Amino acid sequence: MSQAEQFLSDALDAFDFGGPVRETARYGCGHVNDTFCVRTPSRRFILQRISAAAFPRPNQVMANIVAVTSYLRDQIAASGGDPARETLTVYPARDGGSFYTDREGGAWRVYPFVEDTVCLQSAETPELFAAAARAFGRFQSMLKDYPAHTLYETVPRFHDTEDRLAKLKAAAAADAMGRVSQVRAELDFVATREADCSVALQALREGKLPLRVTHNDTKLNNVLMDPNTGEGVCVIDLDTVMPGLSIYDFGDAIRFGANHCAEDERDLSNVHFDLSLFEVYTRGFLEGTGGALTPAELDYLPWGAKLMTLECGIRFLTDYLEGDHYFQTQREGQNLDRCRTQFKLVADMEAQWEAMQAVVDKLR
Ligand code: ADP
Ligand code: GN1
Ligand code: MG
Repeated sequence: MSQAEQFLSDALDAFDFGGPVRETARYGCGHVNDTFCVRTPSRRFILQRISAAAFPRPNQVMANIVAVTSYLRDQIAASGGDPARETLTVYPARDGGSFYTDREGGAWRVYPFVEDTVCLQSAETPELFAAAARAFGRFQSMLKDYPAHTLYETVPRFHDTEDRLAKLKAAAAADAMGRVSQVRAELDFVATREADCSVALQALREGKLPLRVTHNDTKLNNVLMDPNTGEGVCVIDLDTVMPGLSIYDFGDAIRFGANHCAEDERDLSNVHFDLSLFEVYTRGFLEGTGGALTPAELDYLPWGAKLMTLECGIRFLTDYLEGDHYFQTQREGQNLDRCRTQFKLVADMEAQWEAMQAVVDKLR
């Protein structure tokens, strides 16, 4: 047994799955945690080793998730929904804790598998994209009265684009992998957009945009969909639920979903921002948030899209320069390819900026 297999086996032993474990296999397309599907004769579970690179304080991550999911469970039950299906449920370890810590300090947690759902890697139809938008909008709206100050900031400065820019500059200056010479064009692309990195933060500092409880990682594959009704069922990947801006949740979903390419597409001629999908998502998100967004938040929605895309490109580029320690990669250069798709999408958004604003004006 390899060391990794031994750690996995120890983690499995730390939970009582209610029956013998028949199969454990890697699962899903997340870039951060190690995810496994665990099968017993009667049920499936998701077992995850929380990424230590992303989350140095897993106890805070789990405290947030336990608190937020129990709050959501009450809300969902009160409105006649099915909490076992519509929110994640933390499945306790044998010792009663919300996670198990291995000998290296790695944290492992379990969720019951939310069955009869699908997880999409791209918006197969505009209707599905709209349904995801409603689900993420509803998620934010369900948490609108949650006491934000009681949540840990699980990743400090997660969507602080100014800080992301500073970290990119530091990585370029250090050039630990000797890769800077390959990415001059990308560094120039960022350099001409330095002022953009402050737009949302400045609006927050000036009190124009309110701090809310947000998800902060609203990729399409972080909401499970009902394949029969086409509706969003359960928002997952709650590691980054913490105080944030509504435009981050809107923008990150646009970044990932309002196009027809993979995030790591190598042929940039296939990468296009799709304004009609932007409209579809905007309509769904406004429905889901139920009129809760302020006029300023609506004004800044296009900025949310552009900033989350620029920031994500900056993060992929930083990780590439630092040696791919943060985002999981399957091939050499993948983080650079991811960075390039993001920057192409940013350029497309800039070219269609007035049209994006017109969409929001039409729907508000
Ligand atoms: P990461 O942070 O690495 O993206 P996620 O928490 O998003 O990890 O999980 C990775 C994938 O595992 C998801 O995209 C989804 O396919 C699947 N998944 C996670 N939790 C559940 C669940 N409770 N039920 C069914 N599938 C799940
Ligand atoms: C990561 O965990 P996952 O794969 O859903 C990352 C997001 C990025 C995204 C890019 C905690 O999301 O911030 O936008 O990759 N999550 C974390 O695909 O860093
Ligand atoms: Mg995920």
